[in-house]
Amino acid sequence: MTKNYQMYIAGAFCDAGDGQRFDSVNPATEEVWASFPEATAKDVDRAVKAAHQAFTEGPWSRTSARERGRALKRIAHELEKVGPELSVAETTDTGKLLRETRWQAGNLAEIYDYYGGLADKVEGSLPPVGPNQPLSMIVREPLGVVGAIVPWNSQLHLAAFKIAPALAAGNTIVLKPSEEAAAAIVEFARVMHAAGLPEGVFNVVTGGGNPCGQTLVSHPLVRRVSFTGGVETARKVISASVENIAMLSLELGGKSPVVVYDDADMDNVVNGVTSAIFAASGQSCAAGSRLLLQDGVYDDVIDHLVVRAGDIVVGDPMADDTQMGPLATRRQRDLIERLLTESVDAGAKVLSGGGRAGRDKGWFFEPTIVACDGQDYPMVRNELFGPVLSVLRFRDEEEAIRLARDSDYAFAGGVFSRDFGKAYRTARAIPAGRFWINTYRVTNYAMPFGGSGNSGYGREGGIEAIHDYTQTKAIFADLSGAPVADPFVMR
Ligand code: TXE
Repeated sequence: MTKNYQMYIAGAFCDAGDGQRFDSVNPATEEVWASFPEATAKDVDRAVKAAHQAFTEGPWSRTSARERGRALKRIAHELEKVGPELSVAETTDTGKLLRETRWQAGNLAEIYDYYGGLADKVEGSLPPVGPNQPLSMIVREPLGVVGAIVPWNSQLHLAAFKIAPALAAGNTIVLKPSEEAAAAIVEFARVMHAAGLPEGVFNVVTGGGNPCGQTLVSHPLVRRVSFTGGVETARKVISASVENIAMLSLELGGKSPVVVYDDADMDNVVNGVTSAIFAASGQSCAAGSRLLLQDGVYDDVIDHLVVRAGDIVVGDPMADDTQMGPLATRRQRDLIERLLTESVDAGAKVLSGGGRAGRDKGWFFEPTIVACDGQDYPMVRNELFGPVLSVLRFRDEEEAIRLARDSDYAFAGGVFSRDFGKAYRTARAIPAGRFWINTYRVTNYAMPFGGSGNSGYGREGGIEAIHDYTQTKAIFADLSGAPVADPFVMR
């Protein structure tokens, strides 16, 4: 039976004003399993106004930093109770392995805890000025209503890195999940409700890019937009900001290189590369999808990887022994198939996989490894967002760095070598928001992430992120008791 979800506006669960809904399909079965309200522009306007009211006049506007910190800790506490339910909803909606969504749900509480602890540490400063100058204070203040947009992959995690710092700093939020998979975020709204946040501080609107997303990012009362998604959508978000002059951060895709030198440890390489491209079925902004192998180790690494890829258990994302679930959307599978076919037609050679994984239903795709003799293949230039790895050969450090840098994206990267100096030089030479040496994909909430070029701009995670949800105000206070000087008399 289809589960009918509601969105969350001004502290209450509700349907769209005109009653319209859209369906969500389970990618493992291709069956409709849930439906959501299709928010109208009016619904989004109501959510933004509720958030604005909460920011300017509601109790949230009068909370101390410590109280906000405590609210975030309550969210963490609630999350610990309902984590398992959230993970089942996310897996059903996206096909991400239950083992992984369970682990991520456990991890979520840590993110809210972390920013809860930071809430009362957002400090201003007093720059040194001359004795005859007014006291000069810099205070940090919240921005107002934040419009947050997330895609379907790791949605609770990606949303947490927006919600937690934004609320800790004193802002209010309207969050829009992806129309491809909104269940986990709407379930999460129950957590926020139970945590007792004042009405309007946190709102969820469900719907597609237009009118729902577009109305949100262009709304005149939205002061800050935090977007995670694809580069084409990001261009629309940038255009919308021309209307409301909102501050933007854009966390987009990647085409991250993984460089393997001749002296690398083979077991580490195989595990690292497998985790870089086949974990989460490659549907990750940080996926290491361009493997660069030095001549001396090329054949050996390929042999090991082909065996490993062939052993990966593809199947039901709910099952504990599954290692790779389906792709989240049919559209993504179609895109991967098209770019792969174009690349093979142009001369790329499939070494492993290359097609739909043999199941009757569901958008499953085989772990795929493809040898490319250059970078000018569609699958090397474009983000596939799936379990497809291109492999290229290089002679020396200089060539590895040149190939790695030759991309429109700059999100992440990795290097495997026993020579730390060479690994470090490589890490420094390749543009990226994060870089792994002799490992891949490991992360924690204190470390920032984000990219440059087609991977966007701005950073999320870590201490600095909280500052991105504040702005400074410079206050000059004359405490000397002296009369205000005549402005036309120069001294
Ligand atoms: O993202 P979209 P999708 C990349 C990845 C993937 C591609 C598309 O390459 O193949 O993006 O993924 C909302 N105004 N990444 O389809 O379409 C939309 O409703 C405001 C990289 O998920 O960009 C959804 O909520 N919002 C990545 C969100 O934008 C609009 C994460 C993302 O949708 C809008 C995901 C508009 N005009 C995808 N139109 C990463 N960094 O992990 C759409 N949206």
